[in-house]
Amino acid sequence: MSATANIWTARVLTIFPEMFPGMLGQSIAGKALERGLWALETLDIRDFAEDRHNSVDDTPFGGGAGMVMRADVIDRALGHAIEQDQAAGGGSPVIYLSPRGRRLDQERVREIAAGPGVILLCGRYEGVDQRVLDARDVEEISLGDFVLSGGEPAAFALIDACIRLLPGVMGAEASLEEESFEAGLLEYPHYTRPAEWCGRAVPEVLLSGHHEKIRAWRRAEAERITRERRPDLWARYRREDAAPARKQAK
Ligand code: 9WO
Repeated sequence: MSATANIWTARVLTIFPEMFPGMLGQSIAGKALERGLWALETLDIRDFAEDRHNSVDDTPFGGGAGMVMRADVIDRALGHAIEQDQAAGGGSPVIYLSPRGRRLDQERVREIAAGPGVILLCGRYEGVDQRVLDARDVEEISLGDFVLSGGEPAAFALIDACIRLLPGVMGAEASLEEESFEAGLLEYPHYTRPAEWCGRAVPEVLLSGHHEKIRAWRRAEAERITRERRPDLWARYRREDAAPARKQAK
């Protein structure tokens, strides 16, 4: 092991390395990056091309529109990233951001943030030759049922979600709030000054200074919003709430 502890590291494989750090160099993630709370290593996929035109893509077998990223080029880039990860202790998941992947959720974000880092493959064109995804046993993750022009914006989102969970990034106040979100509810509504705006008043209870009533109101609002908007989250919340209660009741 090195003298300094290894920090959580995102290794991003992309044909647009100049997009990074981008928004991750700003705000909370950017400050944490400056403070050395995480590291970003961008790998230019084109550096792993070996023909004289530096090609990373080719036409699809079977015909059809567009281009496919070559297995051999992607494999060399992934091999390089995995070697770097292993030199730092290893164990980072290799993830391909794609609409075909399993949906990302806060539980997977927590797992990734708790590990040594992540290797992210950003596809472009129509995607990556399937054989390299199979050969490298790549995990496919989706942010939702929509199509981007490439994986990079999804990589920003995944990294941002992980960074804010790293120790020291957000401060103690936020981690307490995190715990309440982790209860599986959507956020309650927020208000700030002015107390009346365009004829709309702030809910009375929030001005009362009665902290116990405020807590109860926020919990009730979070539950109402979750029930109305996300029956799936609501059902899971009810189940997980019932489990410990059953234990207590016995
Ligand atoms: C492009 C395309 C064109 C014609 C017919 C089908 C097609 N599918 C695709 C496609 O899925 N392209 C992807 C673009 C290839 C991988 C990177 N790209 C991507 C990632 N688009 N959207 C994402 C993404 C990632 C995570 N969560 C949501 C979307």
